[in-house]
Amino acid sequence: RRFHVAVVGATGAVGQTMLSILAERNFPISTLTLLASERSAGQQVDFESDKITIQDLATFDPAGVEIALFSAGGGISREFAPKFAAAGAVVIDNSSTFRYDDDVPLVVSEVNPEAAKNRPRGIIANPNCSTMQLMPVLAPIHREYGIERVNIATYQSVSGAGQTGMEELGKQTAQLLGFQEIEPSKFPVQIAFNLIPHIDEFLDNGFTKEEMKLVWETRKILGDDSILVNPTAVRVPVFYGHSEAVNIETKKKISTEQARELLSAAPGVKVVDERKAGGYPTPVTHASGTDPVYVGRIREDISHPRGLNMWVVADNIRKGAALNAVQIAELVAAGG
Ligand code: A2P
Ligand code: 11C
Repeated sequence: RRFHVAVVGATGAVGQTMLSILAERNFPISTLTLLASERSAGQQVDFESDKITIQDLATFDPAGVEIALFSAGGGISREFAPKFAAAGAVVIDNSSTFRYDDDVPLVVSEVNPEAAKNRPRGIIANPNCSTMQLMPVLAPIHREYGIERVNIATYQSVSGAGQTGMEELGKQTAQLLGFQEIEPSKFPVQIAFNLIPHIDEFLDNGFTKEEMKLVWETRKILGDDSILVNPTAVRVPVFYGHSEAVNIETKKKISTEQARELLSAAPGVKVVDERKAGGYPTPVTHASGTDPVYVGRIREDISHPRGLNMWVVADNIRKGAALNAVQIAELVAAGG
């Protein structure tokens, strides 16, 4: 059976990748509806051999849509996702709007696919990119060795901030190389040739919301509120691919060899871990434009008897957002 699929935010960084992935994976589509703001309405977009006209979300009637992939920002999801769900669609939402609601499942396709079946509001949430890429790595370790604590520093690319984030890095880089003044706008300070320890808003506890997403989402996806997470989230001048320096403390000791063996068999994960120049994943050499979550630099912590270090890299727009959303759509289409 084929489905009427709508992509909300079809002109954005994630939306466009959703379209490529729907085509690559031959998602069973009967009708494809593309929605964005009135600024883009009327533009034509290629999808396989068709040209599809973008429609204005504000005036679109969702009746008949069966699966809606939302990636147009939290405010749009808050207003329109419930309307699509009320009209009968299953909404797969990439924003943080519904992620922490008890009656909305938060799903990583390789980790907790069964959670997608229980969706009383007709909404399934897609995790934030930095949590997403961590889950296929942590889940098998947690199952066998029990994770007590995660210390993590992220190195997040500008595409996480959407199309305008990428434009700002490109523009500032060119301006600075041409000895011109720059004017930060999307990011709070200069991003070219710099890095910024601040993503999303500051919360009362001194952490940013991007950091707290790692705490809240890890617990919800792994179904274990006892896991302690200590995050620092940093924006770096990379276009595609988030990287993470991850240290875990487990209940039962896990050796480097055991971790390599477990992760080599983990779905969606690729171990790249040779102890030589280039024998580790980076955003540019491995992750950008590809589907797997890459793990390297696996080594036992020399400061803790049950600690393990890893370096985790993935394409934040693909596995971190668009790919997982389409994988959830596949679970829904398969009757899940
Ligand atoms: P548009 O291109 O018409 O502004 P990104 O995260 O890459 O910046 O993309 C954001 C996506 O969300 C774009 O597709 C954008 O469409 C869409 N969007 C932004 N504001 C609205 C809105 N008010 N109604 C519908 N779509 C919107
Ligand atoms: C970033 N992770 O890299 C963010 C983008 O909660 O869905 C996605 C924000 C979210 O800026």
